[in-house]
Amino acid sequence: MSNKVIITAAITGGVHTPGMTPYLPITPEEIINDAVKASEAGAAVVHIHARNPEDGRPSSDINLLREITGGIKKKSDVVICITTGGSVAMSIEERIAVIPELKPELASCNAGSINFVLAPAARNLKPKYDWEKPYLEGTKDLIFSNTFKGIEYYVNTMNKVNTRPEFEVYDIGMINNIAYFIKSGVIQRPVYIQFVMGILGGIPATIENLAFMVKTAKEQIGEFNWSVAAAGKSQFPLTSAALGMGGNVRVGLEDNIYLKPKVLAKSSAEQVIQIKEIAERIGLEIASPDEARSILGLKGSEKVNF
Ligand code: KMH
Ligand code: ZN
Repeated sequence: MSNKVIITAAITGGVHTPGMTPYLPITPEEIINDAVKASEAGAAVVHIHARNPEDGRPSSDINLLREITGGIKKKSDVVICITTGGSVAMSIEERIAVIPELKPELASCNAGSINFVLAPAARNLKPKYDWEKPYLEGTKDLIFSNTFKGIEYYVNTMNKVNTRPEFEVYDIGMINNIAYFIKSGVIQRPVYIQFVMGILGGIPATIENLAFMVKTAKEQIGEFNWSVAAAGKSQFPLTSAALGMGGNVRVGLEDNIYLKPKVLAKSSAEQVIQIKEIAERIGLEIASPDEARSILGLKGSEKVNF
């Protein structure tokens, strides 16, 4: 297990809306620029969603994703992890279509269904667009669906094009889902888990819960690489704790729009700089994109289709 730390920057996601912060990257150009800046700041991996450039609504449009990923690849050798999560409102078919098309090195693979509730964020929101409040409030009655049939379909689709899944784990039971699919031969090692903490509907973002998840994964899966992404104000406490536990870290405006309490982050790069400083202060080294590729067993950027 390498002792170098993989920093992932989740650039825009499908959770925050334009009315929450003026710094959320929306257009392909803004997403490309923020991803390149994040890689220059030390991110070895960027996690990419697309948004409708007109109004910032989360989008699964393949052409937008191709424009974004192709644009990043032209300017940086950073590892590109494309979302198959999209938004809670998207169908499984919409979400997975990008894999056979763009054949990325890495893609998120959500390891179970949850309530992915964003409604409280609508309460005091001053929306920039009409879709924002209904979108957030609508999550109260939506399941972020990742059934066993869906997970098997996702992983088999990724295996066919040698895209490595980054398993997004929002709660303790999802670890057993991964163990089940390893035993049934669907999931191939090395396994890479992103513990996503603090989503309303998932496990609360506490240090004890992170230690519990890592311990349970060790018991049920044995060897695996892991990282932690934590929502909102828990982002830096949890990623800092993960550094001390030998884990990798994810920051970025997808998960948290602040740099520090009451101070909006102007870019994901600002959060990358902050977590990199914390890591280096405790004597850790940051992994380069190619070091991340060898740690995670990725196929190389020359084998993608964008
Ligand atoms: N936007 C969330 C519903 C992923 O990228 O796969 C799910 C998400 C996880 O962002
Ligand atoms: Zn995502």
